[in-house]
Amino acid sequence: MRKQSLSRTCAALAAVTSLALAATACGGTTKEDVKNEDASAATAGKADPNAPTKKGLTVGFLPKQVNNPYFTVADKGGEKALKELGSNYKEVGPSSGTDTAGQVSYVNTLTQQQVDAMAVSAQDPGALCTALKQAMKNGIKVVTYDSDTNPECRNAFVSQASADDLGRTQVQLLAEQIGNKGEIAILSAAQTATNQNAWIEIMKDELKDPKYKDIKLVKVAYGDDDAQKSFQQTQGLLQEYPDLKGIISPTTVGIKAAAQYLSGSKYKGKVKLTGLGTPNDMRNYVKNGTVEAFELWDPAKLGELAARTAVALASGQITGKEGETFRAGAMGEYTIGEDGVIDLGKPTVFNAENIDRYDF
Ligand code: RAM
Repeated sequence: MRKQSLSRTCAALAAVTSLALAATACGGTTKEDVKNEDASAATAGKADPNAPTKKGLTVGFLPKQVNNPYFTVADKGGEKALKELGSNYKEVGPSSGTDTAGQVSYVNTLTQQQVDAMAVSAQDPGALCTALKQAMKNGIKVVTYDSDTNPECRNAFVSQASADDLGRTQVQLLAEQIGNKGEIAILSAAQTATNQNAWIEIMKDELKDPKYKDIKLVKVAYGDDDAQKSFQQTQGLLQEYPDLKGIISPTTVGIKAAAQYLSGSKYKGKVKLTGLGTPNDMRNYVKNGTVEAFELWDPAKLGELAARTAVALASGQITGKEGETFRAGAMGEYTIGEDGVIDLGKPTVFNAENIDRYDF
């Protein structure tokens, strides 16, 4: 215990100074010690599914962007679950949708503050790795949610749904709406975002199916999860490709801004729009005929599962290895899949018929 807290203090120091400096300050941490700590962080011992759920833990949430309504709902779900579990919640994060450097420094801040676990939505797969590994060396459990880092840089990833499913279904939704024919574009978030890029790769793969031979993907634009930039990018797409038949926007900020642009333009109802949006953001655009159907998971449930995974890791009930199972309260039992991925479940498709049944 003492060793752990000492090593946590030292590594926290390393996170903000340099490793060499911290080693001196901590009375001779050798390279070997660091290597051993690294190894134990990576394997994190053996899971004990019957270990009691620890209380009084602190879990830090670090979304891609704090003022993004999607993350507000997701992180509130995490906060509620932590309260139920008798643990504490905190949230830190950048306000812009492209601030990877900001995310790195927030990881270091959480490490310094010696939280028990952190839940991170990674703006970039590789850029956060060193800081996250440093956190794990300190015995801090790292869960990614919504957008992953590289698997060796976290203990587990809580995924909103299978990336394969999400990528393919967005193409299927749009293809149906445009009668399998015409030019289409994608309006994404940040160019580095792990989740968006994974879905886009799968969309491109889905489009190789001969049934889409008359559909042409003409451009991938980036709105950086900034409402104004996403609006302008939509406008730009229509200027550049006047024959555009449809847009897929796999981001809640992007799809809302694109809908706003289309609904006030001559393209309303003519240029089809689908992707990932929240029912509350999209309700008016579905009702006024701008959008037929789009999809999403429940962000609050994603945040809740991230919090429960973080607590299960910090309690030693799971280590993040494939095949381990744990109970996520009323959400039921979850099994950890390949590469430490935990899938929340299937997304929901929203349209005029069902949208009023959802409030988030
Ligand atoms: C935005 C973010 C987030 C993504 C959702 C669908 O809010 O880019 O990472 O999962 O959209």
